[in-house]
Amino acid sequence: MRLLAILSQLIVGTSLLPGRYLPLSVRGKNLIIDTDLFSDVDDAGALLLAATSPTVNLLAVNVNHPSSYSVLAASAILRHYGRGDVPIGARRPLNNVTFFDAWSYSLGEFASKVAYHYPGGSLPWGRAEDARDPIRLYRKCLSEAQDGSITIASIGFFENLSGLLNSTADDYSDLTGYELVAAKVAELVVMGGDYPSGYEFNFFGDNPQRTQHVVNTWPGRITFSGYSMGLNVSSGGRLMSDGPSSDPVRSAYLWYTYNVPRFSWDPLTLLYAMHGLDDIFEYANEYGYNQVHANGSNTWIFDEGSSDQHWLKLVMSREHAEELLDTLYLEGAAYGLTQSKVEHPDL
Ligand SMILES: [Ca+2]
Repeated sequence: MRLLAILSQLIVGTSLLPGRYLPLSVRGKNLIIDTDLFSDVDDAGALLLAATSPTVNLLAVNVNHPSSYSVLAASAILRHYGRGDVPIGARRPLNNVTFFDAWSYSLGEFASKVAYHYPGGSLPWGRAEDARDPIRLYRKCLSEAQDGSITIASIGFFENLSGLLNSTADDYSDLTGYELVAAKVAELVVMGGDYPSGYEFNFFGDNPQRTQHVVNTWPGRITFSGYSMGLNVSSGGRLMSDGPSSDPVRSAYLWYTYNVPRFSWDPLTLLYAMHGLDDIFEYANEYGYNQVHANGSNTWIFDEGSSDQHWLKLVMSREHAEELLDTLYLEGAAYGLTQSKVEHPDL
């Protein structure tokens, strides 16, 4: 009973969810998501949270994995939750690679299936090339924003963010990428690495040089969500068992995990990017900065002169965090039912 009381207070009464379904004009936090949406389904859970949050102004989704199916799946998910208006950028060159679990042989592929069965988004089936250039999309969003008003959630690889930093003046702005980021971005929230040191897939799995470039040179505040924190929290079980059969993220979880709750790296990262520490997280360090090495491993440098970077630690219990995510997934899925105008077959 105590757990239920705490959760209902959290969800109904406090700052985490001040009232769902507010009109766009009163949504506060300007958010851009950079996602791989390919080898783990937790990106889909994260997109559900962001697309259905009443407090987030989702400006763009950039896809950092080159599979065309990742791009189309992002479009399908956004459309289902009534956010087909959110522009999508895609790393080039695109390919038609699908995920295969050559590590444990236990996980299934979801991106192409979501894309195929939910084709009504701004990028229909077969049209991934119509996605925008992610660097141009970043520069457009940043140049149009007020200073210090944008949060970027990085829940995958670093090709797009590195490209943004390397970009030069264009028709959107006279500023370089570094200057644009320094002026416009309040915080970069990164799922990647482990803390205080480790060797994690998002940092090494694509191009560690890009990771180094972004993490070691980013001109502003960064908050990290590490491997161990997300590994400790499993979610998606109730979405699979109790969610609406027409929901694309429910289908993605079923296709990927076969009914097993999944680690929550990206959804936890989005909770922080959307709501800050709230009653969920605290900063595990007072000072210092993260250093990424050539092989993608990372080490925290405890430099008392640096206070712009932190890594997150849960203050909410693991059980509460799991319950919270599962509740938010179900609320988002219920909201999706009111937004989706396309009939989907029961999958
Ligand atoms: Ca991811």
